[in-house]
Amino acid sequence: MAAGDELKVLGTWRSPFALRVRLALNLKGLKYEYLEEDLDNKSQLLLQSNPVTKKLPVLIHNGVPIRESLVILEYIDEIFRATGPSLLPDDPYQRAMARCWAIYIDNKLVAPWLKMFRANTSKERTEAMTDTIEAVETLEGLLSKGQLKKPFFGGDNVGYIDVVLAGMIAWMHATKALCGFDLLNAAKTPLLLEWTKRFARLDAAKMIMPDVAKLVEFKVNHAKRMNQKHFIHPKI
Ligand SMILES: N[C@@H](CCC(=O)N[C@@H](CS)C(=O)NCC(=O)O)C(=O)O
Repeated sequence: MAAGDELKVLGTWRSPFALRVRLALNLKGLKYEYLEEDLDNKSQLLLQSNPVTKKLPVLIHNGVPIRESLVILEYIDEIFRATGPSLLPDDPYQRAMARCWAIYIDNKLVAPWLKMFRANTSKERTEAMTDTIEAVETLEGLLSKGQLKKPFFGGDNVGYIDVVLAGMIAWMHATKALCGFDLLNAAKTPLLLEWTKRFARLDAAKMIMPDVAKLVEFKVNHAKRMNQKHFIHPKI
């Protein structure tokens, strides 16, 4: 990192997308200022930095905003190539594959997971739940086949796919309390379950991984406010 480089991250403590960005910066050992946003009352800085979608995360590098978590991860990896470990592999084919899996995680895991809470009917919710489980099992398959006996999707070290998926670790664990089913379990997804524990033990993660009980509490209150209460598991 060049002397005088200034990095700011606009996020929320619970956003899987913002967590990715902070994880990447932590893994690389880059210093940054973290600014917690209130999504009900977005800051002027967020509105100015992302005037089109007004979403977070935004990384502001020396006053210049970069948006979209996957793009931000690549930017960090490219601009700070000489600092800390690389996230994307050097080999162009492996790099392309890592990008494909990142898109898979966003479209096939994160999107249906979110839809479980936003669905209008129980049929839609069941479909979203089925899609989410299928994606998790596919990722279990990826761990068991491609990177045989390797601790991370990136191989011996954490890579791009690990960081992209890691934003969802606490939410995946919270799913049991929220929806009444185990998204990660020792019978069907043993490798992925171990991977979540291994990742959470990293110093880069320990500092910022959300507390699962706090996430559950947040989501239940949010669901009540948004009138999505009927989609929360009846026990809570
Ligand atoms: N594709 C975006 C998704 C970002 C996103 O959905 N952010 C949410 C927070 S988790 C947000 O800013 N929501 C506020 C809004 O939609 O107004 C990314 O990867 O950065």
